Amino acid sequence: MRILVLGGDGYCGWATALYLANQGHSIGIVDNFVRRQWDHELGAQTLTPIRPLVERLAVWQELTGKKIESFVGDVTDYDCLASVMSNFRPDAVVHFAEQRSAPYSMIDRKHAVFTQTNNVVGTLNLLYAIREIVPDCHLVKLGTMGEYGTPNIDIEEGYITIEHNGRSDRLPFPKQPGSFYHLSKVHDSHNIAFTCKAWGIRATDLNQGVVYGTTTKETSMDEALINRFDYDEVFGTVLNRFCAQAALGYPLTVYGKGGQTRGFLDIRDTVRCVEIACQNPAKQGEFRVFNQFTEQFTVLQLAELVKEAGTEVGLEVEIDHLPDPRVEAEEHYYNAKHSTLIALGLKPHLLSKSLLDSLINIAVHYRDRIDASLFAPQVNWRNPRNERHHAEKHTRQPALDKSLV
Ligand code: NAD
Ligand code: USQ
Repeated sequence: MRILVLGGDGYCGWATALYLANQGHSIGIVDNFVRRQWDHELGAQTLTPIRPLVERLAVWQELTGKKIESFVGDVTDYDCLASVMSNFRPDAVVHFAEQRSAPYSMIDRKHAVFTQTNNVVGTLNLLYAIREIVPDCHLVKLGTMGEYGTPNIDIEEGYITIEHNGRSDRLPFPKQPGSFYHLSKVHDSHNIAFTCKAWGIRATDLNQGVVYGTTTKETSMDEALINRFDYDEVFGTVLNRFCAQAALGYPLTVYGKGGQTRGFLDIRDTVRCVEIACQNPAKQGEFRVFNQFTEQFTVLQLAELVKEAGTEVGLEVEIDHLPDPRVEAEEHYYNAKHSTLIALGLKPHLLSKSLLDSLINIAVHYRDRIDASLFAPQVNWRNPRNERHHAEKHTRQPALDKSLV
């Protein structure tokens, strides 16, 4: 298949592009490198030293003989996106190219507006580009489990059958997202569902849980192909952060009681799930939703697993409970379905002792690159940063000259 990976220089996108290329698909990457800029903005860097995209791609081609095309551009720029779509003519587009950090979206008004503009406009442009240029192309869109929030009932895969006043209907599962980022994904889902109905777009929304790990078969072929490993407060996801903290002897930063339960998956399963979705496309006009995670854990359970694994390799690991900077339930019911991808052939890599050891080993290996000042949470959901106002002071209009009226 010809598969275009939007956001292919990022954490999930890079691993996915290489995996799909290795499976024999023709791959194109689109990215505007804004993720690398956010690291500069935040004064953070990935634990693992990632190379510029051109270098990564040259090494990949040298090692495998497989060429991955790359297009540098912003998906919120319609002309740019349309020209890539006309040039590459994909059978499937995998859309990772969004601002994906909940804390980043909660910094202040500017970051909330940027997140929603970048994400919602990019996806809307993509829907138009598919309709106008490649109407048969299958959209594989990365959504998030966080769209559902933490309701006190089981979470279904996208839809729920509701009986009301003697009638029954299959309706979108209620959404209760917990940040302006998670809200942007809900807005995307609505736009996609509408265009499937209105224009016959075929789409699969992969409501992915929190991803951990950094290594896949392809990214381990050479150090130049290494993937991102974010550990900072804004972009680091919880298990990756705990491993980096353990490596440095910094207390694991459990927010609140740590009873927050989420769905998790290994990055090796992310890439396989995307392949499964591409191989089994949605029908024309169909809007499918798959819940993409393999196991549920509470944050405290993960901290305890990291503490156990770290202690065994001789690290001193303490668990700290910090006041939760987010507005979220610290203890709650959580039971989310995730059977469709398994039924389609996913064989999960469950969180094992050896995987935890290897994650901690990577963190220990690159320990010198860790900046401990990036561990403490600074972004506060209840108290966004105030903005400085730059507008000119409003000056009084001159009195109207009645002789000119
Ligand atoms: P990432 O930030 O590492 O990668 C995203 C990539 O998209 C970056 O390389 C960035 O430069 C690019 N990008 C962003 N906006 C763009 C634009 N307007 N035009 C072109 N390129 C743009 O993020 P990730 O962790 O790889 O996540 C990828 C997707 O998966 C996101 O949509 C995210 O919401 C979703 N997701 C991620 C996780 C996770 O744990 N990492 C979990 C669930 C869902
Ligand atoms: N948490 C801690 N301590 C930390 C970091 C996080 O207790 O040091 C807690 C958070 O409060 C939250 C949970 O761990 O309850 C998960 O936080 P996270 O930062 O690992 O993940 P989240 O903000 O939910 O976002 C990540 C990705 C996002 C994706 C989402 C999937 O950044 O792109 O959409 O996971 S999901 O959570 O299913 O919505």
